[in-house]
Amino acid sequence: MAPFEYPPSFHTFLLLIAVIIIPAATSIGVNYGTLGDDLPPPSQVAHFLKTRTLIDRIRIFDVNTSIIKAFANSGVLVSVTVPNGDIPSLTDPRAARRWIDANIKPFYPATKIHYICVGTEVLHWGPQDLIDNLVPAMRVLQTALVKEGFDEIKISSPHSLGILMSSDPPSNASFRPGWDVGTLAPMLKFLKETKSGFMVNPYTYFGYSPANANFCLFKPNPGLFDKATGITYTNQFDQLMDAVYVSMKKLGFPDVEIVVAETGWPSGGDPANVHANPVNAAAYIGGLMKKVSSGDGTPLMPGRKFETYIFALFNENLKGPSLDEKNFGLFRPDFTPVYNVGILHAAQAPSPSPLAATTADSPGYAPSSSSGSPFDDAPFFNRTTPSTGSPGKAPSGTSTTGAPNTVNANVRDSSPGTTNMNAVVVATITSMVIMSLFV
Ligand SMILES: *[C@@H]1O[C@H](CO)[C@@H](O)[C@H](O)[C@H]1NC(C)=O
Ligand SMILES: *[C@@H]1O[C@H](CO)[C@@H](O)[C@H](O)[C@H]1NC(C)=O
Ligand SMILES: CC(=O)N[C@H]1CO[C@H](CO)[C@@H](O)[C@@H]1O
Repeated sequence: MAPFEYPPSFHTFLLLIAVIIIPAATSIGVNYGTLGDDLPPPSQVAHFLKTRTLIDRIRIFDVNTSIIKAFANSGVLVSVTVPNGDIPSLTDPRAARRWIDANIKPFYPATKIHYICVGTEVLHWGPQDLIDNLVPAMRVLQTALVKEGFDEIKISSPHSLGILMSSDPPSNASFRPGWDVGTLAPMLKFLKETKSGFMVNPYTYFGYSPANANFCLFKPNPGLFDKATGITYTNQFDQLMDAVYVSMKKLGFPDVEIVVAETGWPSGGDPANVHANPVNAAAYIGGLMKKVSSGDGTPLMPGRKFETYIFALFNENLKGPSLDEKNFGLFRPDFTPVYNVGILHAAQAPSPSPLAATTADSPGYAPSSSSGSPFDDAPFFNRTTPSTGSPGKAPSGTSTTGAPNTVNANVRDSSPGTTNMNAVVVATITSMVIMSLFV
């Protein structure tokens, strides 16, 4: 059959349409946590994400080989995490080379490894030894990467918003004294040199109160007025991002890219947390996707884009202790969406805005039983607190700040890197030890 050739201009036209109707939302990431005993095998996850969703990048909380392998040739970007406990050893160039040899080299570039996150919320969790070694380890790992010729892989380290002294109003924000010049300035300098992103975990969920519900959920509300700039903030996400920006600017690094390494809203929770429900989760995630795909940026960062990773891909039944923690997922372990925000490919013709599209509910994957303890993929103590990537492992409310009308009531008051956090870490380890008895 003689093919009918469209004139080249028609192809250009189609391309243009594609560019217009597929917004930057095609670039949305998720955190792929694995603390569930009912999660599907990584190969199914990779196939599902690639064929059924707009998700084009994942972040994992370790360097799980089967996950990294499963995403080979998928086109999905994979960011991996150095467990917090490994940080001090990686200041040794030989150890760093060995780490790259063992965890990156066998899989790259078949798997498009994107970021190596050095630890998770290290400033927040401590101890001081890890904090002191953080930026040196990042630099040494970077050198090892360059030696291998893996120049495209970036190094960063995600932070809780406990790094902020205050976020209300954003114009008055700053990093906590001590951490600011001690760790964050050298880190930002490194990120700037290597064109890497500054990673933050803003959770408006932890800034929630009934009075500011709409502000936290991207819904219409009176807003938060910042006298110094004359800006009225209409959502807490913008407020938090601008607070980070102002803090970076104070240290002389306004132009380092900001990556949202984690943010989310649980669709269920403890009875007291009635705001953890699917309607709110859909409002927040929907608003977030619209926000980051619009390219609008924030009031102080107009037009800037933020690479964004939703927390989390799956509900994880072994997380806790709160029910909220188990219910941050976009999907159930059988791949059915917990709520619809247009993250699945629309089944038929693309609608003008995939964000507004509601999508089919059955992705066609059978529930699968998965084996193995969730803790067996890394040494136990290297995974305890942050490596599992849980927002709520922070003492309640510390991950975010600044509900309107409160002056940063949610940020912990202890001085950087000291005792309070140790108590929390001990408590968390204890609870996980107890939990592991039941696994
Ligand atoms: C600015 O923040 C500091 C603490 O970082 C606080 O003491 C001061 O009152 C704040 N000023 C305004 C105008 O909110
Ligand atoms: C990697 O993750 C998978 C899926 O969660 C899990 O079954 C497996 O035990 C993990 N393996 C390793 C080596 O960490
Ligand atoms: C792979 C491994 O065991 N890494 C580290 C885990 O954490 C301890 C300290 O807590 C280190 O000694 C290990 O090297």
